[in-house]
Amino acid sequence: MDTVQKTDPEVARILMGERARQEATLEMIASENYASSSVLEALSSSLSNKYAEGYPGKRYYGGAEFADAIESLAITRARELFLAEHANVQPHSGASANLAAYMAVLAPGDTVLGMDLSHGGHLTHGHPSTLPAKVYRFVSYGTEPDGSIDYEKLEALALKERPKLLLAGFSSYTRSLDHGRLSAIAEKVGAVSMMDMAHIAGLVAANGLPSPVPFFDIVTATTHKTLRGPRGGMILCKREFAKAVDAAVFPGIQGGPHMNTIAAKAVAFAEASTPLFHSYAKAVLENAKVLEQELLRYEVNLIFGGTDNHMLLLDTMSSFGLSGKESQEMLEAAGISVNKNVIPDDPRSPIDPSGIRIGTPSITTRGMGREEMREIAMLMCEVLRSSGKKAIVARARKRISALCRAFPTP
Ligand code: DSN
Repeated sequence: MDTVQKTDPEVARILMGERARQEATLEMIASENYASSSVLEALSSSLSNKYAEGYPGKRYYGGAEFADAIESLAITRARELFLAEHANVQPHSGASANLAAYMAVLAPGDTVLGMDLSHGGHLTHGHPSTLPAKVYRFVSYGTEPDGSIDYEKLEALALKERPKLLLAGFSSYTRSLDHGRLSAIAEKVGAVSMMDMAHIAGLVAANGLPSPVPFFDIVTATTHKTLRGPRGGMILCKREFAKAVDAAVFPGIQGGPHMNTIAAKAVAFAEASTPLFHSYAKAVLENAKVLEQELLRYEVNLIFGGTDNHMLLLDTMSSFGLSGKESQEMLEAAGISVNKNVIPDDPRSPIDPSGIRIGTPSITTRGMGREEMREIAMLMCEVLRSSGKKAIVARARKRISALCRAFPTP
């Protein structure tokens, strides 16, 4: 930061402001985390300057010796970490990874069967305002009132719609998926099977959750959420899809790969294979379970009934009489960062929906555990039941500041 401060104090002020905000806030947005100093160092390395369109050994630019070395290393590490037959580490994001995966196996107009956004799916799984939805025909499946997926119903829908791609995965579904069942349905209807494991990639890497990799033809992920690497995406797939996937990433939808990010991905893959990271993933899951139990004790309505992973979806309308936006703002005033989120078949708009999503990856990285989860659940409920009374919010803010000081960011 010292150099930016000298050359561009205006930018330095903003960067320091964000660092201070992260330090002083309980980050409970389920998709965020704190990357290690090694990951951040690799990100700001001189590989940021390098163009290397193509793949290791077949580049369209000279001087790619170290670009080749780092990408080969990242690929090897990704394959070993997830026991995957093939890995592509170039996608700039999860959205790019999904788009490339679609392009690899679909023709325009083909049908994709994916999870409804309001039931926990993701924008890139067929929301009408996205590019994939303009190119392919998306049909969605949902969850049952008890939070489960009715696989017989899903199979009947697949038999009726005959998708070319059966898409599993989520960004706000808090329960486990039956990987075997999903891939069997895909096989039965002759579809390629794909799982977007963006949210749980770190938990899968650390054997905290069952791996979808052996079951699905293609698995996409981001590298920053529970995996705690740099912002970015990747695609794992069976050998038979390798060529099509690589061609879809480059030149299909991307130009030059971000070699510094690929270096940071390699660092994160190595970190994720350590016993320390395995303990971290276990703690993420345990903390989510404690939060679940505490929130249920405070009579909070948890969508899907609770959690099997690192996140929880709270129906704030029925629990506190507050919209997701109001809840997000009240918690932010108390120093807790969350995101408003739709709930299944939400009658409200996504800009002010009925719920909030919370998660434990960041607060667990800070070292918080069972006791802190209990206190956080209590403070959240106090704030959301405070009717905005300044004294209650201020008291919670003070407690949260103390927690943040006691558990610094890495
Ligand atoms: N933004 C990611 C999330 O919050 O789940 C997905 O786009």
